[in-house]
Amino acid sequence: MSESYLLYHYASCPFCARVDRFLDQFDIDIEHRDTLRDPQAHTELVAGGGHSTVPCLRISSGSGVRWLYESLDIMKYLHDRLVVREGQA
Ligand SMILES: N[C@@H](CCC(=O)N[C@@H](CS)C(=O)NCC(=O)O)C(=O)O
Repeated sequence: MSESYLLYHYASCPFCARVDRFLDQFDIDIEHRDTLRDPQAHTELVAGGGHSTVPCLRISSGSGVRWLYESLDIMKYLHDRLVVREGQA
């Protein structure tokens, strides 16, 4: 089942920069929402995920929406879904 992603972040966050380096490395294009510049993004994140911490990956699929916090968990998730699986195709 295909998934769509949104990455909640802000520019000065080093953990967000770590995720961005990973995305660049694997040429993965994910729409970003800046929670400092965009108050609506901040509201969405807290309402949906329960915390204001960034980075947070919003994962949307047919079975619903998940909010994944922790930069290392986000990178591992995307690596497993988008790098390993595509390599197996
Ligand atoms: N262990 C977390 C650390 C995340 C973190 O500390 N994020 C900071 C920004 S660098 C943050 O969102 N602080 C504001 C808050 O928690 O509301 C990760 O690796 O993602």
